Amino acid sequence: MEKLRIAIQKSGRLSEKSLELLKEAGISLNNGSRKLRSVAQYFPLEVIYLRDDDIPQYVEDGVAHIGIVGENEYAEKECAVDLVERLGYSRCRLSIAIPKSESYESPESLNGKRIATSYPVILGKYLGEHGIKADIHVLSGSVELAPSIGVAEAIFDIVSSGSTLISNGLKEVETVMKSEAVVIANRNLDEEVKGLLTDLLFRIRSVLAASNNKYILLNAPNDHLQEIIDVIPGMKSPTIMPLAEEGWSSVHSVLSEKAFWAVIGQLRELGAQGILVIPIEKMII
Ligand code: PRT
Ligand code: ZN
Repeated sequence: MEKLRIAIQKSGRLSEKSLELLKEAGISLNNGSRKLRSVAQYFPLEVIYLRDDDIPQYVEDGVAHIGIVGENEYAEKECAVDLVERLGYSRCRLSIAIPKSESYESPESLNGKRIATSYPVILGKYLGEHGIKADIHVLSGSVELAPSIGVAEAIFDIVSSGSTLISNGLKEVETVMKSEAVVIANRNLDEEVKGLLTDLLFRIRSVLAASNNKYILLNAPNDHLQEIIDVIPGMKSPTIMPLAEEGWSSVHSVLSEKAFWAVIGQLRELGAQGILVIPIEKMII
């Protein structure tokens, strides 16, 4: 029987969360990421540990059937692979930054400048789309140092909190793309491997849906029951059960993590009491 081969970053910002995701999807690995490969128990899957930069090419070549990479690497490498799922972690953005003392009006301000980056393809496309003629200077690391050592007048790099830019005296002037961890897949998978991928993606989606939602229980006064139901419609509709105490009902529903605080405020205003919010382990959608 064939195994689904998945490429995961060997060590870095994506590694831990990617392994955690597999674990939550019920796939346990026989040992950590110190090896080059490991085989899963209870699911026909093999993990290949690679540098994130290499993953798109390995997936295109079919050495790995699928891989987890930052969307930025997927966009930069332009490999013939499909993006099959967004995972929502390792979020960051790719931005242009300049020394904070420099003035900036619009992308035209970059004309004639030298921009240091590890992402020449993404930057080149952006400059082309805006009709800007700038010189792209490719560096493999420590891009944020380039302006202070006189190698470039601007940089194009990954930004997360923005503190690296600030501590290097730079300011963010354009966000070119947003990125998160994504699953990419080879385009010529055979039927057996495709079936395994469908199964894995089903499990991953159940884990993601569960982490994006909460189970909520509350006691509602019957005279505000309908308004309370309207605030938390749930997946189909909420479960309503009468309480032993006259005039009250128990309401059970599912709530999206994003809506959470706004909804809780509204529920309290409508007289809901005894509100319990419970994490969901898996959610089959
Ligand atoms: O060794 P390998 O090549 O596998 O790893 P790597 O060093 O190339 O990548 P790694 O582990 O640093 O990042 C992997 C992926 O995580 C990236 O491709 C992004 O998709 C994502 N990611 C999310 C980030 C960040 N956040 C991030 N903050 N990648 C890098 N950074 C760096 C950035 O380069 C900059 O130096 O952090 C700094 C900025 O952070 P702030 O918080 O100061 O703005
Ligand atoms: Zn890398």
